[in-house]
Amino acid sequence: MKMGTALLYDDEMTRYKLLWTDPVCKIEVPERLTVSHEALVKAGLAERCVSVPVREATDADILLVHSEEYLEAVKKTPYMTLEDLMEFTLQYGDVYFHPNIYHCAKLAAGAALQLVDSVMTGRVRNGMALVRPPGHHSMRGAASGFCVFNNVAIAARYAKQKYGVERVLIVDWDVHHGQGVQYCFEDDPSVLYFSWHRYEHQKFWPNLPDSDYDCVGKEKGAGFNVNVPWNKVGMKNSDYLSVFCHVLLPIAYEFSPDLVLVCAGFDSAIGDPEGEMCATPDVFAHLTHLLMNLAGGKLCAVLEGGYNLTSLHQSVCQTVQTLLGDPPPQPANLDGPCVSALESLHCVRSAHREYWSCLKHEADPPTSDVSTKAIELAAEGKEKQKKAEEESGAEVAAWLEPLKRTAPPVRSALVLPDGVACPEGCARFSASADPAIVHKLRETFLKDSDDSDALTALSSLTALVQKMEQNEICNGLALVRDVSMATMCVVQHAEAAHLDRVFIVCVGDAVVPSQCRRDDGTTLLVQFSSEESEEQQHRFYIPLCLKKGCSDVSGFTQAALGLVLPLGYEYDPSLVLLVRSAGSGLCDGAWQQLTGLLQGLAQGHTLVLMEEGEEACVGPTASSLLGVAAASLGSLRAPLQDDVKALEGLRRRLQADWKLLQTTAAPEPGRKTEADPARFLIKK
Ligand code: Q9C
Ligand code: ZN
Repeated sequence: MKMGTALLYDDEMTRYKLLWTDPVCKIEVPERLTVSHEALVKAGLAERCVSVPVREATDADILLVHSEEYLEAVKKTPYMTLEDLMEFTLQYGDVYFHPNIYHCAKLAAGAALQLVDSVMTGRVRNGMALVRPPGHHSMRGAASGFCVFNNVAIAARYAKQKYGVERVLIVDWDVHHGQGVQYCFEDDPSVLYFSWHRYEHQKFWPNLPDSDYDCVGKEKGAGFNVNVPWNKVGMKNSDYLSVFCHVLLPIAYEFSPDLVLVCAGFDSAIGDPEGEMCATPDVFAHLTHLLMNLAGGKLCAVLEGGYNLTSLHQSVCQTVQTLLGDPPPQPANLDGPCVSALESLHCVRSAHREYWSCLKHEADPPTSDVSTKAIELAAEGKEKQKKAEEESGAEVAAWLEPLKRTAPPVRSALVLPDGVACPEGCARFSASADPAIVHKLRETFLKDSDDSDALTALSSLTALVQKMEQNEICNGLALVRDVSMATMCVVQHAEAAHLDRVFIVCVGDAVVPSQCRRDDGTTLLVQFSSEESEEQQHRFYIPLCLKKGCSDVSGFTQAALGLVLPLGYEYDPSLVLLVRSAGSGLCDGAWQQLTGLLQGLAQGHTLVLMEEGEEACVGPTASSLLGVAAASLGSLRAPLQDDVKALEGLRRRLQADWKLLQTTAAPEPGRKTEADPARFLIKK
């Protein structure tokens, strides 16, 4: 299996800068690159990457996206006088030229291509290119927004041409709309372009109606352009994660890309003067992680914007560390999306419902007066107030530096019966617990029977939980005779080990003992099953009933992305307990996807309990726990209509309690509109 992360960087790309005064362009400085690279070196991340040399893109490469006239014009810039450069610059918007920028632009595009080569040939699994100039604004015949050549668009065409890649997903998390990428692929169904961007009802640069949610692509490409306009500044981690869970991921999984390219701009992070958003650098660990199980893990991130040097380098480090496979940090303050984000979410989902079966049952688009098209009159006044605040310097974004992420010395520990072989790369784990604990275990779980195998397994399990809490072991797997008993044992010992919130995700019809369903929020149980359950109104026990159990991959994926993931994020567990009973009907691929996605929670502390009889699944599970990307599920068919309706109904009902399940801003009965601190009975 391919592992390894490529890092592409060449300090030649720092050797151009703005040579005249221009308040718009002054933020695009060479230090953006040096600071990012130095931070990677300092954090010990650069040395863990495979360093891949940068090359110049050839004319042929550039012509994959740009016109000959434009290329020829740019080719002349190295020989221009300062005056000529200024004049040349004037024909484009928000960009500057320099005698060395053509050279750097060739290196930036070439770096993206070297990265694609490294990933596609299997030399590495994924990687990041630190480049200047950025690319996503530049168009076939024009520079724009600090961009000269469209690095990522060129990379997408190159991957298709050279490697026969059929479907490419481009995720543009930069705070600006990559209109250049959109125009390049708007009629092309083989490239799915997703972008979120500061929009403010077209008041923000590049001020295009083309950036709105209703630009879904043209002709054959209809449905393959996904725009999420942010109509307010100050978007937070919750807003970003909710768009991933409810828009990008469902569509991306249905699309099933062979390669993922990221327009990795970090001006969408807190502190950035352009974006004015409030998402913290650690959110990029999660965005990255959530994309890492698509396309068999083939992910290429290419730097775009990012103008606050501090938040830029912190965000770059979060991204690269996640690409390297370290579990993401506990996500901070996910208090649900804001109303404006929900309006955008709703608009995008309804604009795309005719193209994607995962969105088929989305409610009608909001009526015109709540439409994001409408520019609120009240906003004018606020605008002025904001300007005044800015000028007086009243608001300065402040955030804590992300904590250093240290991966535990042992990644995966397995508790297996003697006869079952331990997969490569994992450690077989057995430990005897404290005699007092063993005594207690025997008393509680085994009554008077003297099943020494069961007792050994249970004491190993409790020791494993302990080691996970102490961060000595990241995750684990146990193959046990009785998953119900083991679940109860883990829940009890998690509590003793101060793991105060356990997210139990149960696949199959195993009976979860009632002691594991707690009203106080110390456990949250989600159970996939094929049988309708009577208990429907419990906040911390959520039965997910699918018609054919877990054998319908589409329905399962829809539930995993749109329900399990947001619930898990909002619950913010200290341990994820994934329970699989025999005969669940779930295929290995979908199971690996679930296992992979859930490792974004609880700092990667996932414990998998599998029932004896599931031996064949030990290998695939272990590989996912070790951080190997799950195999792609292939393009997903439409899920069963009954399942879609049931899941949608469940989501609507639960969104009164779980804000990350909301997808519309329309008031619903029982909906809490304001943050209510008493909502959580549990302390964090
Ligand atoms: N304050 C990239 O991030 N100026 N380009 C906008 C509004 C253009 C940004 C002016 C910003 C271009 C790659
Ligand atoms: Zn940007």
